[in-house]
Amino acid sequence: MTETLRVAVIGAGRMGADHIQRLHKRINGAEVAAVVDVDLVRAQAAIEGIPGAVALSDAEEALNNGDVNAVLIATPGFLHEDILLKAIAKDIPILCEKPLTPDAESSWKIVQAEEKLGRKRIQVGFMRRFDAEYAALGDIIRNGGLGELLMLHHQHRNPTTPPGFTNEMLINDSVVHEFDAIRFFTGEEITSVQVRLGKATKNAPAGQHDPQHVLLETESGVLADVEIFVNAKYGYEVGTQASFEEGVVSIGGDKGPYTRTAGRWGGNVTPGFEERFGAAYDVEIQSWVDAAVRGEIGGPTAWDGYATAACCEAGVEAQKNGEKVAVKLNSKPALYS
Ligand code: ISE
Repeated sequence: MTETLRVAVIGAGRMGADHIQRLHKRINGAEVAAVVDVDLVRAQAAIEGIPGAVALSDAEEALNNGDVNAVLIATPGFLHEDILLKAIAKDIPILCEKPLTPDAESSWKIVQAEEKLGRKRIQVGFMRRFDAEYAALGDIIRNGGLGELLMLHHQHRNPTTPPGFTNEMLINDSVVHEFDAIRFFTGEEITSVQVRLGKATKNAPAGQHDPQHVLLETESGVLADVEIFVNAKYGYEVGTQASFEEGVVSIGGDKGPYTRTAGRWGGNVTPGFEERFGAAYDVEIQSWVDAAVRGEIGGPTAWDGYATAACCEAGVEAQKNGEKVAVKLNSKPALYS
């Protein structure tokens, strides 16, 4: 496949709208061909100023449109399975925002459908792998210059949560990124998850216990912990500190201009994930497009989507029982080895 990617973007909400602008303005080799949203007015607003793009309210209609040869799925996770199965049947490049699907059983069905197709078509939207600092830490771990990696400490803080953000979503929507990052850093599967609920902020909506402390273990015994704090108020901050035999490496935190003025010093904290990871999203989508032209994918696979869904399931169980819960995984199909 050497032609330009004519992408149908399914879902024109917060992430979909961001990807539409990205594809239109900054990505080479791809164009927005269609935008689908149940809210047709929102789809129409999203294609404004994009020549040749059509607004639709039905994903299947977009997939059957002769002008479409790739799909970017940015709907809420519970809608992914149906669209993914239809897109796999079309054998076209797919970028699916995280999560692949909301549970391990349905993610496994997607893995099996792709295995049956016989080639990898799905790239899952774990954008942190494309962040320059995440990539650099991954390289440090793999080149072994600081000895063995022993522990990972993660902070994941959001200023606030949108309406309807449940207690389970602290794991399924937020910590899912650390599940992927830990698997990416270590090259290992996560074997167990425990969640501890300590003192909670008064700023969390009813039903959410915030913050939470998530403890994980990988196959070789690397221990990792995540402070997930989604009503932290002060801004958006995601960081990791890695402890090695011969040193410690920190990534994340805000840099940018550091100013001293009017008797104060400091800088700004990014307000949200679009700003913090904007550059990483650009690299991620360009990598998907470049790989699609070669008939490949350029990032995390459906297996990564399935494995993180299994971690989320263990995490949600651990939220409820406070125990260390084992992550259950089926054997990895040869397609992903
Ligand atoms: C959101 O859905 C994301 O994917 C962000 O990257 C994450 O930081 C946030 O916690 C999630 O709700």
